[in-house]
Amino acid sequence: MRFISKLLLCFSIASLLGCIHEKVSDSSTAENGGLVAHSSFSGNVGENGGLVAHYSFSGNVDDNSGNGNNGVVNGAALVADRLNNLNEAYKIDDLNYIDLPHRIMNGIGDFTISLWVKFNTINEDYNNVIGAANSSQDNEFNLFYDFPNGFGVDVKGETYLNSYSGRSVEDNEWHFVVFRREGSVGVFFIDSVKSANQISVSDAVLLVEKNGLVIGQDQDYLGGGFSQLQNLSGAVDEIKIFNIALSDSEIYLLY
Ligand SMILES: [Ca+2]
Ligand SMILES: [Ca+2]
Ligand SMILES: [Ca+2]
Repeated sequence: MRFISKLLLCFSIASLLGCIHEKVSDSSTAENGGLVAHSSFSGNVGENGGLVAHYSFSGNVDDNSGNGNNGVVNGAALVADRLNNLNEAYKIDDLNYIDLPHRIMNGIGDFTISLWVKFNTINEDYNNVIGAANSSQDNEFNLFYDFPNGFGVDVKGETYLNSYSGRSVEDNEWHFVVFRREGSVGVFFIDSVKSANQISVSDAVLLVEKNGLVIGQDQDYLGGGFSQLQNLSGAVDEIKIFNIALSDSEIYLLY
């Protein structure tokens, strides 16, 4: 997250935890070459639409994509979804989170993430919805809402604030959020409205290590270093992760 706060945290806990880790050498990235979905699946975008994982949160954190990428709940509780169906979404607060298999985003190049989110409380810092880390970079990827500026991302440790402004989600209502990285271009769609603000991000593949793909918290080291000032205090549902850049029209179809 924010460099200064991260720096301060590094200074404060460096002696205990260490903020500098050895360079990752994850052979699985090279072996898989970013191919994280190879079988047929029941996605709703084309026949081979790159859907790596789909969490409908219908009473559990099972992956509905057919790829077996089931998650693990760490204290998050089932709540009603946007249509008021009981036990159809997960509430995140305090230091709760949902752990997803790191392989979903490890080695990924172009990608698209879509999800429904409702913020119950807006932190006056970061409100991190999904984060990916490795042992040398805790902000390999983050998708967050930054009060009061709007949605933003971290990519490869670089922070892009205010990537989507002008559409408030500080209303305790559900909103549909999509982020797409296509080459070096990142763009948000909020409630099916595309941001006019496209951002130039690294196009390097993401390196995500075991325990490093987390829903609801900002990691300040691999799998931990969470803060209630930077979490998602709210609910999340219908997370889909694609290992391709969906077209605009495909994204509008998800809404
Ligand atoms: Ca659901
Ligand atoms: Ca943090
Ligand atoms: Ca962080």
